[in-house]
Parts: sequence; C-alpha cells; structure tokens
Amino acid sequence: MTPGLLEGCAQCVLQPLSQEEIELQRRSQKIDREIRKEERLKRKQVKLLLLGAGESGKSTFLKQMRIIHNVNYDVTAQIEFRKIIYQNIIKGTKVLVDAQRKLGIPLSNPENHALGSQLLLFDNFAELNNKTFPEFESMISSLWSDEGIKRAYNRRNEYQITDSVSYFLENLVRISKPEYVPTLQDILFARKTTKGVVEFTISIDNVPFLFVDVGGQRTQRQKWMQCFDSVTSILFLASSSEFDQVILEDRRTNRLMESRNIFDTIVNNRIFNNVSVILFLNKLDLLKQKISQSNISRHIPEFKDLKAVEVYSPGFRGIPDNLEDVKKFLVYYFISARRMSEKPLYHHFTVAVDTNNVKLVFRDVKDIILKKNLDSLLLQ
Ligand SMILES: Nc1nc2c(ncn2[C@@H]2O[C@H](COP(=O)(O)OP(=O)(O)OP(=O)(O)O)[C@@H](O)[C@H]2O)c(=O)[nH]1
Ligand SMILES: [Mg+2]
Repeated sequence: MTPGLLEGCAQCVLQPLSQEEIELQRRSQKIDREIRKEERLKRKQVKLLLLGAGESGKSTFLKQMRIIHNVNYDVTAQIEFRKIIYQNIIKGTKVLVDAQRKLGIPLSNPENHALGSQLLLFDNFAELNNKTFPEFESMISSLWSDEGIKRAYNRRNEYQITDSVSYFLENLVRISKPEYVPTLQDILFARKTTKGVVEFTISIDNVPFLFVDVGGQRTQRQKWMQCFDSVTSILFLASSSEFDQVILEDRRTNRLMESRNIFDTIVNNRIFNNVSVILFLNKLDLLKQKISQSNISRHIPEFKDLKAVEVYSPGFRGIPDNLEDVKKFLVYYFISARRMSEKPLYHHFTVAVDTNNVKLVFRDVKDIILKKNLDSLLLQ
C-alpha cells in the first residue's frame, strides 16, 4: 500500500470534525431521513384518478369524499359557493327562456314575456352577491311557475342545461334570502366546470388518498396524460341518464356514446395494465325519472341487440322503460368495451349528490383499493 495514502487516511480519522462540519453532517442526515420518509409515504399513498366525460359527476364525487371523511367546508368556503349558485340559477333560467322561445312554446302568462326579455339581457359575467341576487327572485319565480317554461324544461334533452337547475329553482325562496349560506347539499349541486387538474389528499384509515380530479370536456382531456403516473385505481364516472342527450362541445355526438369511447381508451390502455378500474354509473336518480319519458332504444341502437347484451347481463329482456333492463344494458354497454377481460372490472350505480349512497359505495370500493395497494407494497 502507498504510505502516503495510509498517512492521509490516518489523518482524516484522527482529525476531529469542526463544529461547522458536524452541523453540515447533521443537516445532511436529516434531509436523508426526510427523503426516506417521503418515499415511504409515497409508496403507501393511494392515488385515485377521477376520469369521465364532462358533467359525469367527478368533482361532485370529490366533494363527497371531503364531506364523508370530515374535511368539511368551513363557513368561508361555504359562502364562496354562493356566487356559483347565483350564476347557476340566472344562467339556467336564461337557458330555459331561450329554449321556450326557440321551441315556439307559448307562455301561460303573457306578462312573463317581458320578464324573460329583461333576464336575457343580464350579463353572465356581472357581479352577483347576496344583495343583488335577491332582486331577481320575483322575476325568476314568476318564470319558473309558467307552464310554457315547464314544458321547455321537460324537453331539456334537446338543448344544453345543467342537471342541477331544477334543484336550485325549487329552493329559490331560501337561496334568495340576504343571509343565505349554502348547505352541503347546495354545494353538491353547485356546478362549476373543472379546468385543468385538481389534486386533494385525504387521510383515510391512516393512508393518504390522493384524489386527482380532471376536467372531462374535450379540450380538457389533453391534460389527462400528465396524471397517469403511479396510479393505484381509476374511478371512471359515466352519467347513466344521458342516453338521450348530446355533448356540449359539438352539440351532435350522443353523450352516452362519447362516454363509452372515453372508457374504451382508458380501460384498454396498456399503461393501466396493473391499475384497477372501477366504473361508476352515476346519476341513477335521474335515470329512474327518465326511462318512463324517453326510449333508450331510439338513441342507442345496441339496446335492441338482445343476444349480445345477454352474454354480459343475463336475464336482459330489452324493455326500454324497465329500470332493471336499462341498468343491465348500461353495464353491458361499458363492460363490452374492454378488450383485456382477465382483469376484474368493478361497477356500481351511484347518485353522487346523495351522501349516504356514496358512503356505502365507497366503503366497498375502499376495501378493493386498499387491498390492491397492500398487494403492490408487498411486491416491492
Ligand atoms: N341529480 C344528480 N345530479 C348529479 C349527480 N352527480 C352529479 N350531479 C350534478 O351534475 C353536475 C355536474 O357534476 P360535476 O361533478 O361538476 O361533473 P364533472 O364530471 O366534474 O364535470 P367536468 O368538471 O366538466 O368534467 C353538477 O351540478 C352536479 O351537482 C347525481 O348523481 N344526480
Ligand atoms: Mg369537474
């Protein structure tokens, strides 16, 4: 061995570290410990991607996760929803007046014509608050009680209007009070299109659950790719009631078909080979109301394909106003999109605005997700 080298080494052992060096070493060890802790936490973390077309209920589902796991909205946060709700009501009533006119439906009270014209002039971007909104109450109430407006509302699948408008119009008196503070139920119905990617972490059973909520409209879907890393499970939402509606983006494509196409690209994507996909057929409450008024087989030709549906959903009889048959068909419609069938695919019918319903469904889903996460931790 070179004597010089031995000498150098002996020197380094013997020479005591300076105060500054000890401090540096201490800091570096602390950083190492923090990095290891973060890595452990990241491995333990469950990442859930909320995917689906626009208005399928992704953001509503995330709101429910906050409510169910007690990461509630404080009063300041609740008040922030007031503006969205006022806008939902004014915009919704404007859409109804516009539709009533375009569809050529006469008003039951001719005096409402002037009120409608006045409302249509209202600028959607104008400031609305608890002082200015109450001034609209009598006008909106008069329009909503008009038979002509109600008839236009019944034909809402022919134009674009958010599902929550009737809920807010039915609660107009309460909402128009100057001291109004949105309830949790109001918050669940408040509609605001998601732009970009929203991440929210909630600790559930001592495991950090990272929920990733994305915008579902066509222009927003280019941003989905950036969230595809280290996903534990995908919660795919599809609105089960939208079979007789077209999408907002082109006002031509059937909403259910659009939803199935998106599901197809996700469920057959090789990136997600090891990711469990859970399908939520949402808005079951609206589906129940709809099937007696609208015939699914007129909008989705596959509904008539009895034999093909039966393979996936035994007992299917093809009766369009029978809820069980329509539910069976919807399960077939989505599940049959899958080309790699060895992986289990879970599905649930949900009502994302109903806290009890989501609580029950999530209890089941959580077990599947945690088991999946545990399996992958054991494999590491
Ligand atoms: N009646 C009823 N309304 C629902 C249900 N789920 C969601 N909604 C309402 O549907 C509207 C759209 O829901 P969102 O959660 O904003 O939909 P999204 O998937 O986040 O939409 P994007 O952000 O555009 O992708 C909201 O007004 C919700 O209150 C449901 O199960 N039943
Ligand atoms: Mg959203």
